[in-house]
Amino acid sequence: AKKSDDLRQEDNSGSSDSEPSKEEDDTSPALPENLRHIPLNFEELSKEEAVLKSNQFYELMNKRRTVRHFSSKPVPKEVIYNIIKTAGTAPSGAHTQPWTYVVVSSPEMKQNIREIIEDEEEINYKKRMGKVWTTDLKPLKTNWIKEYLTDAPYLILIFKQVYSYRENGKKKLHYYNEQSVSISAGILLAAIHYAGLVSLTSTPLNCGPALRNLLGRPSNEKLTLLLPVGYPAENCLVPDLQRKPLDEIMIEF
Ligand code: IYR
Repeated sequence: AKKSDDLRQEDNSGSSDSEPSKEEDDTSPALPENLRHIPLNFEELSKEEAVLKSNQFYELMNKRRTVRHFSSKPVPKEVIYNIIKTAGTAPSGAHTQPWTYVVVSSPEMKQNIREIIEDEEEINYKKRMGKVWTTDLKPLKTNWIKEYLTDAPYLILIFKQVYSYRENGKKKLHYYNEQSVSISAGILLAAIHYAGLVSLTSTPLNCGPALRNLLGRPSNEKLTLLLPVGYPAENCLVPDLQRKPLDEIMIEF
């Protein structure tokens, strides 16, 4: 099992959902066997309220934009704690909550992270990504220089835990960790936007192991996303993109 876990660490295919193996078998459930089921706390909205609130939430979320130019204006730490608590409300496979949110505000650590990422991204842009990919990205005006990594007051690095350990030291399987962490990250993006902050959903290619080591995270954790969080730089520009209308993203039966 050891070897395949190490392989999964480097595997970006998203197929890292833990498959049970003989060695990992443990007949005691990961959650208490006698787990209580309690009444759902649920308040039903009227139809009118549901239409109104769903539309208001759409209008709010439709204003979210990915931002690549950040101000260094500070953000209250409590806001960061609140948005990460919100991300932690995501559903997860068998309630394994397979996420670790690493929050970086130290200027030295941000500089170290920036150096690791810019070194790799320069190779990515020049060698690994290829002509089609770099041509597709041209309109977005991205490159390997990542000023936002030191300008933004916070960097949030999202690690997925591909497994963890039970109290008895045996391995705990994290079912659907990829999907669980993606959902949690989506909720985090919504929380960032709701709190009046901006972010960039970045995926530093080939930087996972170096950043994991820099931040002292264990080998069961794999970097999935890095989000700078803060306020936009003054006169910040964003590409004039349009979103697909409903009839292009939805099929009804
Ligand atoms: N990770 C690189 C390249 C990049 C890739 C995609 I797909 C984007 O939508 C944007 C950028 C970078 O961060 O520059």
